[in-house]
Amino acid sequence: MIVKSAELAAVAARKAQYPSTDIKELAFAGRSNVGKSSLINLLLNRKIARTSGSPGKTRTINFYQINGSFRIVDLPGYGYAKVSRSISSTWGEMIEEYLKDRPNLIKVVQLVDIRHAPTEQDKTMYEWSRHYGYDGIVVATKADKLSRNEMTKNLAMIRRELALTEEDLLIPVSALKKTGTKELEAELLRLLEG
Ligand SMILES: Nc1nc2c(ncn2[C@@H]2O[C@H](COP(=O)(O)OP(=O)(O)OP(=O)(O)O)[C@@H](O)[C@H]2O)c(=O)[nH]1
Ligand SMILES: [Mg+2]
Repeated sequence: MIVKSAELAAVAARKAQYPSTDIKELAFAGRSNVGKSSLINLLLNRKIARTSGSPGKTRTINFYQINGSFRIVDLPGYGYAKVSRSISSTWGEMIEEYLKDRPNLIKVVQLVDIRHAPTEQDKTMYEWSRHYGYDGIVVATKADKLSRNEMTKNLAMIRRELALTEEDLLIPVSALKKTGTKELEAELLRLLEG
């Protein structure tokens, strides 16, 4: 992506803290540690989203404003056992509050770990996206960890488990090797233009 400027526009736990709705947003959802912040950094060619080996890093909704013309939204990661129960229930409320009433949101990119079957929470998250009409793009992260054969097998499994249709995109990426983002980027740019 050609990024001339990228800035953290807001860090929000609730609606009153969201930025204005005058520009389009693309959100990234997925389990804690799946690689959301890493993918965002890769797409934007800069280290703007904080990444970490210790899961549960992003616990707020972080809005990054790009070229003054759209936003990339890093949603808080779910499914991290060591995060206290109160935080994990807030997590659901936080995400749903955002999804249910955000007119400028155009798509939720769902991330899953290519090595494993989608978790129950991955399925729930994707169901929410489907419910609100934001589904259709799934990214399988950490593709560098599998052989070609394993990758083909797991992509079919993920497609089946999330009940993806033929039109739905399932894109393997590796933030480590910096591969697989071309197709995703093209699709996101199409969405932003449309
Ligand atoms: N091998 C490999 N490691 C990756 C990849 N993407 C992310 N990681 C690593 O996975 C860990 C978590 O990455 P983050 O991008 O912080 O994950 P996150 O989804 O933002 O996590 P939370 O903020 O906790 O929700 C980091 O140690 C990354 O370096 C990838 O494609 N391949
Ligand atoms: Mg993160």
